[in-house]
Amino acid sequence: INLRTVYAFAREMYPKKSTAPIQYGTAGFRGKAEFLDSVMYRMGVLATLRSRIRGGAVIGVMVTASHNPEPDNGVKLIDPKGEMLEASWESIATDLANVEDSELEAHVAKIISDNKIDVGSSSNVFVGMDNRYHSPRLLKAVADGVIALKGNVREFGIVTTPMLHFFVVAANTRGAYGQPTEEGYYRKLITAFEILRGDNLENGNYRNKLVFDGANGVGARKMLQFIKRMHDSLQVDVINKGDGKINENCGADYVKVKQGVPIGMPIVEPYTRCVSVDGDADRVVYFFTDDKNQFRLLDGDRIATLVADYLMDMVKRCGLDLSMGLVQTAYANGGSTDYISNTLQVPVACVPTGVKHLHHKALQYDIGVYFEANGHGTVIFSENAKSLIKAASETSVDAKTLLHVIDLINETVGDAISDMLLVETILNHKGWDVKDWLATYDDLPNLQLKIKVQDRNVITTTDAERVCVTPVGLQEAIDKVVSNYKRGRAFVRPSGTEDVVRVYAEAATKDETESLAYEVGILVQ
Ligand code: NG1
Ligand code: ZN
Repeated sequence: INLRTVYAFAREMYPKKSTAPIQYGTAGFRGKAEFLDSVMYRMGVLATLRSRIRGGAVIGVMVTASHNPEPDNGVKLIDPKGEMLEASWESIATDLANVEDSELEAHVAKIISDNKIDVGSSSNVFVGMDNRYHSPRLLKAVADGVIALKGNVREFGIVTTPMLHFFVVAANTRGAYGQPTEEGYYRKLITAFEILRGDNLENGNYRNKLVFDGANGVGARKMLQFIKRMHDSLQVDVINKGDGKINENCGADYVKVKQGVPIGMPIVEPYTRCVSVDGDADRVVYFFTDDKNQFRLLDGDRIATLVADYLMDMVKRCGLDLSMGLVQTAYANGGSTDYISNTLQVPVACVPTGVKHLHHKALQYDIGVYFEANGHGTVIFSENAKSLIKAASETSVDAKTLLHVIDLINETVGDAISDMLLVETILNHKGWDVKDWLATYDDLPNLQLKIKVQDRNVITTTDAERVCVTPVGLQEAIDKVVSNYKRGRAFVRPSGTEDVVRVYAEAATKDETESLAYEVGILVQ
C-alpha cells in the first residue's frame, strides 16, 4: 500500500472543506452534506483498517442522517458483531476526520503503526445508504476510501440501517444468522412472521390492517418490498413514500416530539393502528386518534413493556429459568418505569442516550429488552438462552414458537420493520387493539424542547444524563424549579446529533409539564 496515493486521492477528490471540528457523536458523524465528502472518504479508510485489525471480518459503513432534515447527512460504522463502533475507536475516528489534508498521510501511517496493522492482510467493508439525494455521492467517497487502501468493498445501495447491520452479521457468521442479501433479509423476517401468524390473521379486538408512515425515507421503499413478498398476512397502507422531503412533518421523530399525526394521513376510522418510522428505519412508534379525535402515542417505552410482558409469559410457559432485564434512558416516561418495576416486576436499568449504551447493558441479561422512548430498540438473547430454548423446543410447542420469535427479531440493532412485525404478532396473539394496549398504564404528560445556545458542550452530565455537572449551579436551579411540580422530573443534555441542547420535562398535568419545560429552558438559555 502506498500511503502517498491515499493522500493524493484525498487532495484531488475529497479535500477537507470545513475547518469547524466535527465529532463522532451519539450515532457517528452528522452535519450538512456539503461538508462531509472528506469525512466519508476517511471513514472508508478507517473501516478498511478496522477490518484488518479484526482479521478481515466485515465492517459496515452506513451513510445516513437518520431523523435529521434533508440537507443533513452522516456516517456510522458497524463492528463485526453488528454493534456500533467500539467506543475506544470513536476518538480515532474523530481525530482522523479532523486532520488537515497535508497531515493525512502521516496520520494514517500512525494509526497503522499504533495498532500494528498488517496492511497486506485482507479487508472487507459493506456500505449502504439512505435515499437522500446526496447519499450516492457520499457513498462513493466511502468506497473510494476503501479502494485507496486496497480493501474489498461491497455496495448494497439504498438499504435501511438495520438491513446493513443484518448483512454484516450474516456475512461474519457465514450464513448462520441469515443470508447477507436483501432477499435473505426479507425471507428470514417474513418466514418467521408468517409461521407465527398462521391462519389467524385476526383475533379478538385485533384487526389485520394498519397505516405505515415511511417518513419519505428508505423505510417506505422497503416496506413496499415486504408487502410484495408477504402473502397478504398483513394489510399495510403506506404513506409518505418518498414524494416529500425526508422526515419533514412526518416520521417517528416528528410524531414523537410533536405528539401529533404526520402529514398525508388519510381519513381513517378512530382507533386505526398507525406506525411511523424514521428516515433510516431503525425507529418505530405507534399512534392513533380516538373517537374524540384526540391523538394518542404508543412510543418505544410502550413497545418495550409489551414485548417484555409477552416474552416473560413465553419463558414461563416453556418452564425455563432465564434472567430478563429492560434497559431505558432518562427519556423513558416515568409512567412506564413504574409499570415495569411494580406490575411487570422486571429489573429496569437506565443508561445514557444512544443505542450503544443500551445494547451494552442489555448484554448482561439472558433476555435483554432495550428501547429508547423514541422507538429505537430491540431484544437480545444470550447464547445460554438460545441453547436452552432450542433444547426445550424438542418437546415444548411454546419453546418452538419462541424460536420463531427470535428469528423475527433483528438482534443486531433496532429495526423499525422487524419491531413492527413483532408488535403485530403480540397484539394478534393477545387479541388486542391499540385501546387495550394503551390501557396497560398511563403516560405522564411530557415535553421536549430544543434550545439553541452558543456552545452546547458547556453542559456536561452524570448519572445517565439525569444530573448536570457543569455549568456549576445549573443542577441546583433545575432541582429548585422541579420541586414545585407534582410528579415533576426534568433534565437537560447536549444533543449528540444536532447543534442544540435538549430539555425534557414531565409532570402530573399537561399545563404543568409545559410550564416546567419552559422554566427549565430559561435556565439553559
Ligand atoms: P441526541 O441528538 O444525542 O439526543 C438522538 C436521540 C437518541 C438517538 C440518536 C441517534 C432523543 C432524545 N435522542 O440523539 O435517542 O436515537 O438521536 O439517532 O430521541
Ligand atoms: Zn434512525
